[in-house]
Amino acid sequence: MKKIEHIGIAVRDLKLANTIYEKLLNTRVLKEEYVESESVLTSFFMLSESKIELLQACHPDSAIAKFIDKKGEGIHHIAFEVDDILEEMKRLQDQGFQLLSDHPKRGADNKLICFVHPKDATGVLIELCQSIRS
Ligand code: CMX
Repeated sequence: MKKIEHIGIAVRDLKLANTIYEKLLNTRVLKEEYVESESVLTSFFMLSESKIELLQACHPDSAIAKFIDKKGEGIHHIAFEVDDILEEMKRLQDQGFQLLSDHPKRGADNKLICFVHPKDATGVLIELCQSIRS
């Protein structure tokens, strides 16, 4: 694991949350992106080397909708940047962590992503992300 790439925050209303975070961070939203694989609309804020990702559910069955129904808005996951996601998935599996997909998925921000179950990480949903090299 290299560094915290971003922190994901589940929100009910992305437009409203964008205005709040623009004021809070004193910076403009970097980009908005729909992530088909996760049925979410996302926006990113860049702070030096780290990012904040806001996530709004686009479907009632999406993980973000279920999370908000249960816990309300708030921190949803921490994402760590990795060089080689397949290698890191194997390393974690060998250590007994439950991965939430067998293969990396295409996530927002031109990344391959995979999640580790929060029950194996002290109640925190962990995302691995690797930049897609062109
Ligand atoms: N952080 C911490 N705990 C979480 C959580 C989260 N983000 N999401 C769910 N949980 C907990 C629940 O509170 C619940 O705990 P208890 O058993 O103690 O009540 C448990 O996990 C099961 O929750 P659930 O509501 O029954 O939901 P599921 O088991 O159906 O799914 C999870 C949970 C983590 C497997 C699922 O949300 C998942 O696969 N997440 C990965 C994908 C994802 O989150 N995508 C969103 C978009 C991400 C992006 O694009 O960046």
